[in-house]
This record gives sequence, structure tokens and C-alpha cells, in this order.
Amino acid sequence: MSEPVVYTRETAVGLRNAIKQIVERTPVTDIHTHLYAPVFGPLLLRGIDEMLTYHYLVAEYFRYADTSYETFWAWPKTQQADAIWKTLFLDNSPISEACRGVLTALNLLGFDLASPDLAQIRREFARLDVEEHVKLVFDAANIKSAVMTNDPFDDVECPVWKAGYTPDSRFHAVLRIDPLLNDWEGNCHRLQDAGYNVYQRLTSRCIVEVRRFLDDWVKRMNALYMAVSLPPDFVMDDGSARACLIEEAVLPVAQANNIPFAMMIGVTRNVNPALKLAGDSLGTASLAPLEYLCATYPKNKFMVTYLARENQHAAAVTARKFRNLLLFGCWWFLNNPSLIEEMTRMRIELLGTSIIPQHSDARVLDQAVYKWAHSREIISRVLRHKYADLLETGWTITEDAIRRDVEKLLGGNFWSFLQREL
Ligand code: HDL
Ligand code: ZN
Repeated sequence: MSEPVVYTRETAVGLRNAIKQIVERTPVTDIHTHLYAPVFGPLLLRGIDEMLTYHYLVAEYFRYADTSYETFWAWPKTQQADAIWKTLFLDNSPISEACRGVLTALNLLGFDLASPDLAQIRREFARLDVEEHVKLVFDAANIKSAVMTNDPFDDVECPVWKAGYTPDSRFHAVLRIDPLLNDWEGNCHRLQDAGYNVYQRLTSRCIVEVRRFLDDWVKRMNALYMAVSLPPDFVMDDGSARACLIEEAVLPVAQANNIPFAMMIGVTRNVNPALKLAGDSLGTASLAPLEYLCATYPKNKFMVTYLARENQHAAAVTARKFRNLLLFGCWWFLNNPSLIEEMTRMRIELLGTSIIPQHSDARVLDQAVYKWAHSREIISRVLRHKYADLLETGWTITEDAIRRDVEKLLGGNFWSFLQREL
């Protein structure tokens, strides 16, 4: 049994590499993605054309191109990808995070980018069957398992669940309920169609049926949590159907199943509908509804992420007030190196290791490779500085302690939070 490696103020040499290696070698649970187990067929997006037509790149393409939206959307996906490749990668340097990400993924998946040939890249991806592809990406990104975003209202996905889903240990399910909470009036018919005795007016009998719907799907999916994305003006004291459904249906079912309720707050949907998935934006939200929910429901567990940079400090302070609140990720427009570093540094300074620093939000399988490579590098850098600060006090750090901390950050905190009974 070798002696544990201990770092002190005097013997910090090697600390940097030790942290880098531990962060790289620690498998991660990716707690929020739009990936799917292969059994969901076409829902699992993969390959170069899906990477190039990722909505982040579509938005950036229209910064340069005069193509009309209608023309672009009428093109087949390969033609859209060709146009994006030419505009963002050949006619301009691909230095944005989304463009750089495509290149990081290709590089780490073994493609030679010195003289890139898009047709050749397409041919090589076409040779990968889905199982081979999942293994290739999960190994390259060192992902232990990915948490999906599952929509019981999706016409492709729902039949897979209804037919009886054989659990795939690499993919966990989450019950995503945006349509139910954000447009009850417009979507309650879907529960009626599914045999639940609900109607627009949320009477107590209706609430019982909404709980039954949620409970049926949490159990059918073995959902790790329930999730919703919410607009910047989300409040709990507006007498809305959403507030009523959260308090009367979602939280009781979450507590009965001992699963968290995840709120992703600050998205303004369709500010430019012509961009489709790329047309969403953000706004700064009030912390009041989160404070109210965490304080009023101490036996419920809340996972939260905000979309606006301006909300991040207050969110971290709020997490200091409530042990039933777990902050996660640098979501969407925050998933850029400058903001990931700022947020991770600030969160560790306020919350120590009691956070989930990142999720990939990957929509295309291959993106997980770059999203984790880029974030691991930043998490290593921040930890290096924070541990160095500790050594300056005369404290010592062992590699076992670093490994313990990193395992918590890259999945341990998530799984412990799921098991906690408050
Ligand atoms: O609502 C969400 O889960 C967001 O992550 C959206 O899916 C968004 O389009 C996205 O993919 N962000 O990365
Ligand atoms: Zn997402």
C-alpha cells in the first residue's frame, strides 16, 4: 500500500498535474442532457450534420448570412450543415464556443483537422452504429451515465415508454413537465386524452388526477427528478395555474417519491420564432419564488439553475440559506469558458463543494465530448487555485481528499441529494 501523497505549502509541486489527472479520470454523471438511450431511435441525435445544425450554430450562422429563414429551413440538413460549415468555419474563424466545441469534439474523436474534409468526416460518422457511437463518446468524455429530458407528451417518445422501457444503465430518465406547468389551459386536454379526469378549472378532484398523472409517469420512467424551465417573471403568488400545480400536485408527488423538483429559471421562449429552437433568449428573474418554495416546503428537494448571469450570485447566497436547494450547471448561454470560470469560482467560494458545477445540456451525442473537455479544464483550474489558497494557510491536502471532492462535484453530490430524506 503506497503512502498517501500529501501536498503542503512547501511541497505543492505536482499539485497542478494531480488535480488535472483526477478531474480528467473521475467519471461524471451528466445530470441534464437532451440525449436519449438508443432505444428511442431518431431522438438520439448524433454525427457531424447534427453538430453543425445545433441551434447554437444556427443562431450564429444568421449573424453573417443573408439567407432567408424560410430558405434555410427548406434546405435538407446536409445543405444547412454545408452552409454553416462554410460561413462559420471557412469564411470566418470558428472561435465562438459553439464552433470551437465542434472542433474539440472532432479532434478528441480522432479526426485530423489540419485539412478538414467535411464529406470525409460525414462518411466516417456514417460508419458508426449507434451502440458503437455511444461507447465512443461516453469513453471519450468519461461519462458514467447521462440524465435524459423525457417528455410524456412527445409523440415519438411516449410510445416507447408505454411499450415498456428496458432500463439502460447509461441513461436515466427525468419527467419534464413544461407544457403542463407553463400552459395548463392549452395542454390539460392531453391528460384528458390519456384518461385522466381533469379540466381547466383546478378543483381538488382535478388536482388528485394531476397527481395521479405525475405519479404514473415518475414511476413508469423511474424518473430521477421532475423538471421544468420557467420564464424570468416566474412567481408563486400570482394565483396562476402554474403556482397551484407546483404546490398542490408537483411538490406532493415529488415528496412522496423522494425526488427533487428541478427548476431552470430565466428563459424567454421564442423571442425570434423564425429561428425555431435557436429563437429563445433570457431575462433576469426574482429569487422570491425560490426562497418561498425552499422555506415553505423544507421536506421537498429543489435543484435549480438560472439562465441570467445576473442571477448567479443571489442564487448561490440563497443556496447558503436552504439545505434543500442544490444549485447545478452553467446553463445554455452561461456555458462559455469565461462564465463557467466566474460562476464556479464564486460558487466554491460561497458553497464549498456542495454544488453540481456543470451539466452538458448536450443535444447531440458528440457534443458531450467537448462540453466535458472544456468544463473539466476550467474546474481543474479553479480547484488548483482554491487548493493553493488552502496550502498558503499551512493546511495540507492529500490526493485522496482531492479525489473525494472531485467525485462529489462530478456526480456524488447529485446521487447523495437524490437519496437524502429531509
Ligand atoms: O430547456 C432546456 O432544457 C434548455 O436546455 C433548452 O433545451 C435549450 O434549447 C438548450 O438546449 N440549451 O442548451
Ligand atoms: Zn436543457
